[in-house]
Amino acid sequence: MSKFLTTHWGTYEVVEGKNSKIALKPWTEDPSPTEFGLGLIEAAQDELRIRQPYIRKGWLEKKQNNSEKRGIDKFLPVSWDEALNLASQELKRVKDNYGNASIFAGSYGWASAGRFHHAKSQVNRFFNLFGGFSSSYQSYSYAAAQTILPHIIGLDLYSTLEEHTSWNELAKECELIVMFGGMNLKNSKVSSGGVSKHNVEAGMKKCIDNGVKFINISPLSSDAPDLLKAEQIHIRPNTDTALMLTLAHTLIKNKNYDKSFIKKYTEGFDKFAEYVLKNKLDENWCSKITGISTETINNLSEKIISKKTLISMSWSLQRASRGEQPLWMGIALAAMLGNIGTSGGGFGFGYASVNSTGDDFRRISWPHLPQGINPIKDFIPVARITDMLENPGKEFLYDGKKLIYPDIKLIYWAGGNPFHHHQDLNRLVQAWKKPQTIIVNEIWWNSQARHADIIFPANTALERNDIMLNPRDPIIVANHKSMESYKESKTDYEIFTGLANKLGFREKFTENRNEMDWIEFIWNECIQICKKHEIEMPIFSDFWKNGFFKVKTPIDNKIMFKEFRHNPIKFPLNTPSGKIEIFSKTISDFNLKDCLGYPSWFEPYEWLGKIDKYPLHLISNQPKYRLHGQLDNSLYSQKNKINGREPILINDNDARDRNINSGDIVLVYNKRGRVLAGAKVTNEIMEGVVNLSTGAWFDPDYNLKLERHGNPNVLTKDVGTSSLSQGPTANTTLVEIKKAENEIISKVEIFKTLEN
Ligand SMILES: Nc1nc2c(c(=O)[nH]1)N[C@H]1C(S)=C(S)[C@@H](COP(=O)(O)OP(=O)(O)OC[C@H]3O[C@@H](n4cnc5c(=O)[nH]c(N)nc54)[C@H](O)[C@@H]3O)O[C@H]1N2
Ligand SMILES: Nc1nc2c(c(=O)[nH]1)N[C@H]1C(S)=C(S)[C@@H](COP(=O)(O)OP(=O)(O)OC[C@H]3O[C@@H](n4cnc5c(=O)[nH]c(N)nc54)[C@H](O)[C@@H]3O)O[C@H]1N2
Ligand SMILES: [Mo]
Repeated sequence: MSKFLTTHWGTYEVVEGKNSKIALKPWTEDPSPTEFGLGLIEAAQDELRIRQPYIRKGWLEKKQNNSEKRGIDKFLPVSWDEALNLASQELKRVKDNYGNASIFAGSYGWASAGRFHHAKSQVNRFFNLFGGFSSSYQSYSYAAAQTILPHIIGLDLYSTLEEHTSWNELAKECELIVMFGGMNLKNSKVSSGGVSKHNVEAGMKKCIDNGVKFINISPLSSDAPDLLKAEQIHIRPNTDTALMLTLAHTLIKNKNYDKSFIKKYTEGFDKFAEYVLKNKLDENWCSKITGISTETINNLSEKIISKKTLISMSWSLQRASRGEQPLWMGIALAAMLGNIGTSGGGFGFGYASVNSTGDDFRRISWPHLPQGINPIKDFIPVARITDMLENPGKEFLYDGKKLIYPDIKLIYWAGGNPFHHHQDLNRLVQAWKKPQTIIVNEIWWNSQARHADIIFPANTALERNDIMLNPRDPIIVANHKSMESYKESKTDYEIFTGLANKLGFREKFTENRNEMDWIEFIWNECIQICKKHEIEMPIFSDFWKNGFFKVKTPIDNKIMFKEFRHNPIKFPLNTPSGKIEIFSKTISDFNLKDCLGYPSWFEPYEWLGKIDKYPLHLISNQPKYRLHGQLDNSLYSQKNKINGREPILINDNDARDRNINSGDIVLVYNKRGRVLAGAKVTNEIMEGVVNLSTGAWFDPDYNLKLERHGNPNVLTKDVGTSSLSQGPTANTTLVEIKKAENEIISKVEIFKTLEN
């Protein structure tokens, strides 16, 4: 029987390796497997694994009255029983004294791919049974989109992604794909919940074979894969809205936009057109903002109107100051071109940002682990965590409503790493000292573990059985346990079972099922769901033995808004007007200064149009050789480092001005922090812009006020996209760079654990 491992970045066969160890082999079903996943076996056994439960020394000595040393303190190993006693007593104390709303278990993060062991599902189930918790809403990936899409196209984010026109359809009719933020194939390696086959490259090839042309509008030319042979237009980060507004301006001025589409399918175009014309948002205005020549801008407007065009936007565009605008404007521009609802074009949001966008099968909503209901209503938009900790009781705006930050005394986190994902980490480090207690389940001694009080050592996916059940993937895969638990580590399920036991609700939590019982339970739910779709499934034992099941979902070559285009009266959008809202009265009535009723240009708070001390725009894209911070300790990620530091891409001219060469260790800094990185001098990146991918493990030296691995979030600003969405804005950051002095470099110690 073949054994399988399922991960967010692909499926692997588990085979025998050297010295009677196991090894991973890319699955033969996958046409473009992900190499970096092979590093999991070593990483799962490296010296950075957490061997047993640990308690922070200062917390154990003085309990919750000592949080100042959180992050620098030593840890003491304790037995499972002691750790569970301490954690359960603390949970109970906080609940009794301050109520469940004082516990924050928003616990954002990607964790691992299996459906049953999905850490956030386990957290939710446990805390709902415990009386509830303050939660978080939205994703760091596309928070601005999650908020604004329902207002302007009447679909939530997930339905929008599902509606995307398939690659097959685009290949048939589309002539030009204009990619704002590119379509980097490295990003399409992953899909939250697991991947069986990587399909994006094949989709792109189909388009190329049928003569579709591509234009890449991005500060980084490598955002367009070579196979696309894309024309490159470098744009200053965060100015895409200005370029799109000018393209709209030209179409309005030349009266060659699709007037009948606008009339029949959109709302409020006149107000938008008035804004564009009144403010003379022409190519001269645009050129000054975007750094693109007026000639290139004019050429582009000719191309998009003369060819059937798809306006494609990467998710990264909206992880920036006023991130709602480029998305809204991209949709408005696509409406003016009139291809929405046909296979000739329209708009795209995240083709290649992950594996699944543009696939061609009908999705099935698979079951989750039953999680119950959270009786506590307090929540934050996910990226407001530091604000919440700094300002308990303070009012803030979100999607037209006033909300209040809860007063948090205890944080529980499993399967995510705020010291990876959050912005302005030096600010987070201070705010993180405010709660009385922080408990985490972690696998490795990364920054998340280091900044906790109680650490429960968690298993990797190799050490447990699970099931990959991703609605965005057509194959269900068994995840067979292929290694014993590392030392004393346990699954999140076992950890929460242990806590539930101490707190008196073990039976409610487990329903007397073990791991395999739950997996079978979930499988049986799938059988019921499939019956409704007239799809027959094998019994569980057959599936488990076979290792996977190909779901025969109907091929569905989707065309976004096809029905709406066909008959907007019979199939209206779920917006107040039933149409695409180029003007939204709802948003306009919120009366926000930072988001008007139509897409508009706002100066970012930091950008190349207004530089003083820090003249380089930092973008921090997704890493090629890992998933966020996951597997940064593995061979594939480490191979790509420069003396242990994350590479930062810098343009030849910027490097020459600063006497920097490839391979130099550089100091990247601004008013928020200082980071060491390794210089990679390249013309892939435009002048004035640098790129430092996310995910180097946050490794602060608090004495030197220095981060030593190259984590960009020490430099990024932590402020919401706008008061509408409050999304994260990592891509709006200015920095300066210089060669690092030797004294600083010599202080670096790579990956040191904090064990006593
Ligand atoms: N500057 C900048 N910052 C960004 C971004 C950016 O573009 N630029 N992107 C943002 C985006 S889009 C995202 S989605 C976030 C991602 O942020 P996260 O999802 O928080 O990042 P990960 O490193 O995947 O964190 C997952 C953690 O869970 C642990 N883990 C894995 N499996 C399990 C498990 O089964 N059980 C337990 N208990 N733990 C487990 C891993 O060891 C890891 O520490 O980052 C955001 N941050
Ligand atoms: N290998 C790998 N793949 C991943 C992930 C990973 O960690 N590793 N993470 C996954 C996750 S959680 C997510 S949310 C997606 C994110 O998917 P995306 O958000 O699409 O990906 P990014 O890599 O952040 O950004 C893509 C490119 O956008 C460009 N860009 C940045 N700012 C601007 C701008 O203002 N204007 C323009 N025109 N371009 C800009 C940058 O050059 C960058 O390379 O990726 C997923 N894919
Ligand atoms: Mo993400």
